Formats: sequence, C-alpha cells, structure tokens
Amino acid sequence: MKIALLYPYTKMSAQGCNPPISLLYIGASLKQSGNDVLVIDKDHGNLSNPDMLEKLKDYSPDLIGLPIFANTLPQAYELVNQMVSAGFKGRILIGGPHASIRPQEVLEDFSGCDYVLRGEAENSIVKLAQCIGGRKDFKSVNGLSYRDGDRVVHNPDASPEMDLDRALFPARELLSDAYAKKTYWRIGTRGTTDVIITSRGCPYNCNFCFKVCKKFRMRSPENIIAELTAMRSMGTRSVHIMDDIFAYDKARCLRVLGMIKNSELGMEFKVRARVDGIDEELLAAMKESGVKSIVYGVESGSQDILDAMNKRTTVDMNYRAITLAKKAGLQCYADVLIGYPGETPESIAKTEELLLRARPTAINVSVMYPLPDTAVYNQAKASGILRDDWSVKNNDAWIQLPWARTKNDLYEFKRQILKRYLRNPVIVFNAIKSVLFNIDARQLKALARYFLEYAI
Ligand code: B12
Ligand code: SF4
Repeated sequence: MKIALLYPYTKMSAQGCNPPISLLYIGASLKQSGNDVLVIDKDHGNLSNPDMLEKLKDYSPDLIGLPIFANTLPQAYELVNQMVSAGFKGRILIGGPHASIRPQEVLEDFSGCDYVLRGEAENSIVKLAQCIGGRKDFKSVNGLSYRDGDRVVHNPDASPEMDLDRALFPARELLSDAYAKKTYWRIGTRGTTDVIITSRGCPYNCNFCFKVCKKFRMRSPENIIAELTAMRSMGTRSVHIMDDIFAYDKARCLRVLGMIKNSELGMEFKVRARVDGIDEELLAAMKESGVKSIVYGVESGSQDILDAMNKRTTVDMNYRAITLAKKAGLQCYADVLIGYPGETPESIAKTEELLLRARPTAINVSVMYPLPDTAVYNQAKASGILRDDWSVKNNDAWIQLPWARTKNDLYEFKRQILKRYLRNPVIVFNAIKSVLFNIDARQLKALARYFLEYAI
C-alpha cells in the first residue's frame, strides 16, 4: 500500500527547525510491514498547500496521514478540504495530540477525514493499512475512530503503550534529501541538527501540560546510543534530546552521558530538564559529554504561581539551576509562562526580576494557552474565564484574568519582558558570544528578525 505522511505546518522558529520525528516513527513501522511510504515535510522546500497537493498527486497514495495540534486545526481543515476538492482517491487519516483527545469532533468537523488514530500510532497504523487493504476488520484496530454510515465508532484505546526499547528507530531515511539539504538546523550550531526522544510521557502533573503518552517510559542507555550511532553515520553532529525531563532518573542520565563520553560519537547536544533534578555532578557530566545547552521549564518567578501550576519546584530551585548551568559552562535557556490563573502584574514582575537576576543565555516567554483537557483548561472552563476555544472556526483559547481585557494585554507583557531582556547589555553580550563562531547567514537572518520584533 502507498502511504503519504504529511507534516503541513512550519516548525521554523528563531531558534531553528526540527524534523517531524513523530511521522518518522510511524513511517518506520509502515515501511517494516511492507508499505511504500512518502513523508512530506512543509519545511523541506518551504512548500505551500498547492505544492503539497502536487506532490500527493504525483505519488497517488492509498492513504494520506497528517497530525493535528490544538492550534493547527484551521490549517489542517483548509488543507483537507483542498485534498477533497482535488479529488484524491486516497483515504484521509488524522492523528497526533489533538486528534487523540477530540476524535469525535475531528470526524464531525472534517467531512473529508475518514479515520482518526488516537495515541501512539506505530502499531495501529499498520493494522489500519491492512484493513484498508481488505485483510482485517476495522473493529480489530484499537485506538481507531471511524465512520460507520452516519455514526462515528470509537474502538477501545490502544494499550498498553509499547516498550520503547522494542520500537523501531525513526525512519530518517524517508527524509534523507531534507537532511542532506540542511533543512533542520539550530541557532549557534553548524550543519544539520536532529532530534532524539529517549523517553515518553512524564510522571509529573503540571496543570498546564498536555500529554499524548500517558505512561512514563524510558529507553535503555544502550538503545539510545545505538540510535545516536545511526544518526552519526548519517552525518549528524548536533542533537536535541527532546524529552521534557531528560535528567529525571539521575543514574540513567549519568550512564547515558558516560557512554556518550566514552564513545567516538563526537556529537554536541541540547537537553531539556526540570530545575529540581539538577546538581553539579550532572551538569559536569553533561559538559564532559558534549552537552552545549540546557533548557529549563522555569515557568515563573512567583512561588504562588508555581504552586498553582502544580509545578512542584521553587523560585530558589529556578535560580540555582540556572546559576549552576552557567557555572558548569553550559548555555542555559529558560522557558517561562505568563498568564496562568492567579497571575497579576506583580507576579509577572517577579518572573522578570528572576530572569534579570539569574541571566540565562536566552529566554522563551509563552503566554498561557490552555490546551484542551488539561487541568487548567477544565478549571478555567468551569469557572467561566476560558475565552474562545480550540475548534476549526474559533481557534485560540485563552484565559481571561481580572486585570486583562484582551489577550493582547498579556502579549504586551511578553513584549515588555523580552524588550527589557534583549536590551540588557550584559545579557546580549553573553548571548552573542554563545553563538558567535557558529552562526551562518540563515541563522543570522532568523536572529535579526527576532531582535527587530522584540527588542526595538
Ligand atoms: C518534539 C515536539 C515538537 C517538535 C517536533 C514535532 C513532531 N512531533 O514531530 C516541534 C518543536 C516542531 C514541535 C512543534 C509544536 N508542538 Co510540540 N512537542 C514535541 C514534544 C516535546 C515531543 C513530541 C514527540 O515527538 N514525541 C514522541 C512521539 C513518538 O510522540 P508524538 O509526537 O505524540 O507522536 C505519536 C502520536 O501522537 C501519534 N501521531 C503523531 N503524529 C501523527 C500523525 C498521524 C497521521 C497519526 C496516525 C498519528 C500520529 O503517533 C506518534 C507515534 O507514536 C511534545 C511533548 C511530548 N512529550 O509529547 C510536544 C507537543 C506534542 N507539542 C505541542 C504543541 C502545542 C506544539 C506546537 C503547536 C507549538 C506551537 N506553539 O506552535 C507546534 C506544532 C505545530 C508546528 N508548527 O509544528 C503540544 C501538543 C498539545 C496539543 N493538544 O495540541 C505537546 C504535547 C507539548 C505540550 N505539552 O504542550 N513540537
Ligand atoms: S511541564 Fe514538564 S514536568 Fe510538567 S508534566 Fe509537563 S512534561 Fe512533565
């Protein structure tokens, strides 16, 4: 069977562009079971919808799959309608985070969509392909939602979630041309960069966080090194370990880092971590193994807000983790979130104060967007402060705070924080120093655009 997997949204930001790793996971299992697979990534060639439709027409797939996220529904809707109008014979399948929790809505809203696969789809998509080929009954595919006449049928969830050491590595060869053309890059890094996921799920329950994978599972260090070795043989030297909590299990983390250090990989890494699991020993091991930068989920400089988020960290931990990372010689990025219920201009000022005091190499400020089915979304809806929603027509939910009239009031705080941050000479000097010798024309352009937007 011919199957096209489509990533129709741009992943480009001022910090870089990542490969669509989830599609490469699904692509690997489809290929292994004998299917012919084409992956189309919008960022590879900066494709417009007509470009993607043209590629689909040339390939003429039996099944076309794409992911949806809460905030990409309108884009997906437009594209699926265009596919239907183009008269493709292939069936249309939607998966990914938003489809996993709103399958009924997706099948009702997207009249052109034939199937939804909920949750991790490596196994279920193979079974679905067999059903379409007439070799299996649709009822047998756990995790599948589909139409039966006028009805939408939801099969039981696909469970249990698989053992990650038994999963295939992402089929990066399906995008070999994109890798060769350096489509995937990261600021301050020369050459192609890539992404690896060494665990799925997360044992914490921050109220704003949405999780596709419910069960927390980690890959063994040996399995991780095997994938890194395969990535290295494709020429990749720079890897973003995308797990939200890479340092969660200190012993495992130290083992992975030790094995990297003793290997011939010669790679550099960016990692993400919670601030509570961090200490000097871990940071020193990271530095020795080629970790160049660490991203922390700092979220806030107000203890009340951290507690309200159920983050289970403290402002002191935030400060300490940033300071220790810098001391260990790592670049340190802080992700913060403003606009959580209970937030006030005073609590935002505390976040800004923390950032200016701790001076991470760079910051990422997000305005709270309440993802569906998170605790904060449910609470805001129940208390009548949720505005707009995540639907095809009305897509940009936000939470109204007593002192903010519109969403723009919150974005104005974001702009102000970034402006003051980016105008601080010491911070700017350190940031420039951290990327100075590893920046190419494309990265310089992205950085300049970012500065123009926020610092001026
Ligand atoms: C890596 C990552 C990215 C990467 C790469 C995206 C990718 N998946 O290829 C980048 C940085 C590009 C990214 C971007 C975004 N992301 Co992101 N991302 C993640 C992260 C950290 C890991 C995802 C991952 O690869 N997991 C491992 C794989 C194997 O799992 P998976 O992605 O869930 O995929 C499985 C299933 O979902 C399903 N599936 C996925 N796609 C498809 C497609 C089809 C056809 C089918 C059948 C099944 C299917 O099968 C996959 C294999 O099991 C998650 C957080 C997390 N821990 O899950 C957030 C997460 C998925 N991202 C999220 C969001 C919101 C975004 C953005 C919308 C952010 C933004 N502000 O714009 C954008 C997406 C739009 C865009 N412009 O691309 C949310 C989604 C929430 C929601 N309800 O929509 C998450 C859950 C983070 C969070 N907690 O808020 N992201
Ligand atoms: S924000 Fe990070 S630590 Fe909290 S639940 Fe989500 S992934 Fe886990």
